[in-house]
Amino acid sequence: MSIEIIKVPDLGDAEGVDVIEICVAVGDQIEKEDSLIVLETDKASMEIPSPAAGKVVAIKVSNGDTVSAGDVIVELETDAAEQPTAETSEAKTEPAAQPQEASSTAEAPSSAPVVSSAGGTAVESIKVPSIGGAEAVDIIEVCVSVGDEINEGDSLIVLETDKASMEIPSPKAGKVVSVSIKEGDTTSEGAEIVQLEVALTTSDAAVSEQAAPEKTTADAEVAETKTKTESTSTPTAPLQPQSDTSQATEGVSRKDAAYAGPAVRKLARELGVDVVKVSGSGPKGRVTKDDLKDFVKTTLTKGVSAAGGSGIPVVPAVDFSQFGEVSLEPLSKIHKLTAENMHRSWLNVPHVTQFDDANISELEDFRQTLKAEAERRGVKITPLPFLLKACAAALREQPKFNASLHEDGAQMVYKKYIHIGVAVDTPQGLMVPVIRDVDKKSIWELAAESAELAQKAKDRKLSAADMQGGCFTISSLGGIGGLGFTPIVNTPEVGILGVSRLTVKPLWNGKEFVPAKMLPLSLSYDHRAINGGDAGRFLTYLTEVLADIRRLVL
Ligand code: CAO
Repeated sequence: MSIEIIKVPDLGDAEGVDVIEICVAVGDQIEKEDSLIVLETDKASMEIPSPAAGKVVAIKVSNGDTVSAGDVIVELETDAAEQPTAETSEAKTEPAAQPQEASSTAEAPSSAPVVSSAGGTAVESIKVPSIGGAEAVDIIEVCVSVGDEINEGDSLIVLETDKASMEIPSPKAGKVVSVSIKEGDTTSEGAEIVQLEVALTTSDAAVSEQAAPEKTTADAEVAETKTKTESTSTPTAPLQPQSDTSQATEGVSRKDAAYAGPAVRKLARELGVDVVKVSGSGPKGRVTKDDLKDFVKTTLTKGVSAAGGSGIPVVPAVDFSQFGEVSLEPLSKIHKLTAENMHRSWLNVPHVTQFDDANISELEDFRQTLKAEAERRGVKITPLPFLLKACAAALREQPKFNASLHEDGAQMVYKKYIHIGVAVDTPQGLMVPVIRDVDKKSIWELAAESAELAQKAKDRKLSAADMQGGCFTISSLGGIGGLGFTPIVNTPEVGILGVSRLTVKPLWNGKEFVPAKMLPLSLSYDHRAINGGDAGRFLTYLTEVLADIRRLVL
């Protein structure tokens, strides 16, 4: 085994070229010629193949970096016995992207005036320039249509081989009078792309008058000028056929790659669109500019379509000071976090809230009998520890509530532990410390721990760990008041119990109305994870246990 350092090969004159894709990951076992990275200039994108087979042990570039020839791409663990020397592998790497003499012909297409008009214009035939000897190269995009007014340098077509795509720019400004090729065709050097009506300058006119039907010295000069101006921005080397091109792309895994040319990628960047998310309608699923435009249109339409229910109309800003005096106060960090969490949950979770009253007359009588002992123990005994214990029993009975939806949306994560969060109202905002293993703790322990955590919350002494790992939440406003409320699920939990203030209500016992201490409960749940039937069973079980807490020991 030996470690081989794989570097960016000669890129011609190009310096600081963008890395737009990393095709390998650390640990990948790759074959010789598998693509390592994809580079992109203004006019071309090119894959850099590996000169050797081996295991990727380190990646030295990241998406978005710029690189030049000689920069290290990856470190490859190779089987030394089977690999050529470093020198040989370097030499093999270079032809993939080496411009060499091809760069001198990386020009804009040659053009020859074919018709001269009296109005100071001429129609010129714009042809495919030298593309490094490549033959029958795929035309993957035609960027112009008949009637288009184009500028010098505007892309006419995009060509693509196995390893690279390249835009062919127009050598002149003018009006497209005919397009001689179409998407999906193949083309080679010298084939006509378009006929362009161009304005004649005085010197053009002179040349035009002298021009023979064949290529003239003047034409060659025009082409040569363009060669010089365009060669740095259109590296043609990747278009050079490699000796083993047919195998070169086999086994290449371009993870999450979008099949799109440089112009489309550039437009995507300008529009802030992740091109991977756009489905391509072009040949071989290639993303075209029209696909991008459609994607943007659809996304924007979605955003404003209130009728479809998927858009969130923006609340307009209001200058409240026009109605009276106001003051501005920044939100606390906790308030901001709570707002974010609530918003996220409200938008992501289809909430349903179910209501019931639990007859806790006996529980309340029992709780009163505990008060003296509670005082001796130095704890305050409120309905909360009983609610915790009853919820733990209901969670065990209905495991769907003691679960979370897996992030892949295709699985449920069932938790074998029962940790319950308790919403605490503090001057800084709402905090939810978590009591662990509620099912294993006594009422006294739960009373002590909930009071201790509530105090820590109020004193801002809770650690991050104190607030993590909850399976379910209780939000009790009983000490404050209210008939009922619809709590928001504390995602990724799937259920939350709202507890309101108990009231004495007349209850029919079959013979007469008797006063009963009724505790209003509201159970909100994530309807993606839980059905109404499950929620009904959970709440019924919970009210039964609270009505007769002897059931907790069953
Ligand atoms: N009905 C009637 N009285 C109730 C009650 C209920 N459901 N729940 C509690 N009480 C009583 C208690 O028994 C206590 O009375 P005594 O002092 O006479 O014993 C009094 O109300 C105050 O209780 P408490 O609020 O101090 O204690 P608790 O254990 O009930 O609750 C805690 C603790 C931390 C949950 C609570 O203080 C709290 O912060 N609640 C707010 C939660 C919240 O903001 N939720 C909303 C979240 S969504 O915005």
